[in-house]
Amino acid sequence: MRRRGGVLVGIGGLLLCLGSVARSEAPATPAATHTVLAPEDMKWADAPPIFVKGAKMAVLLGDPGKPGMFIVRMKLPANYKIAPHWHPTDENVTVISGSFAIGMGEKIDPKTKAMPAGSFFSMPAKMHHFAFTKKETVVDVSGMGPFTLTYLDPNDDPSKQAAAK
Ligand SMILES: [Cu+2]
Repeated sequence: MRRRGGVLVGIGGLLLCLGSVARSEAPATPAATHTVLAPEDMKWADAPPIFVKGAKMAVLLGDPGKPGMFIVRMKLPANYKIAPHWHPTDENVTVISGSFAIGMGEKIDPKTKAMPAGSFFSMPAKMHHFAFTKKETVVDVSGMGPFTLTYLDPNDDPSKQAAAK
């Protein structure tokens, strides 16, 4: 009996502890509504011109152009490359389908392992990294907006190439 009481107190303490963590992390102003998106409800468009042509993007949550949390889904064709770059904020990537390689460094390393669906990456702010696909791939990208991407080599920036033409 005593032992069982101890376990209960232990569980109670854990719940209290979890409760206080949840409370301290709760947003000051909770969202007014929840978001439910079936795949067919997602509004796909061409990814912004900072990405090489061929990528599609659907905003799932928030607005990547504004301050605050955002989540976008990106559909990338086979053999798509994102040249070495960095972001001012952390970037989180979940592979939904296909396979995605993300590597750290100043040059694309074709030997970087393409990670299968279900994989997760988190790149800290300002970390130099690159990415590529081998087959059509869908990823979710989340972070704190406003989202910006700076290529290490400005010649890799397709938005600048378009402007120069
Ligand atoms: Cu990135």
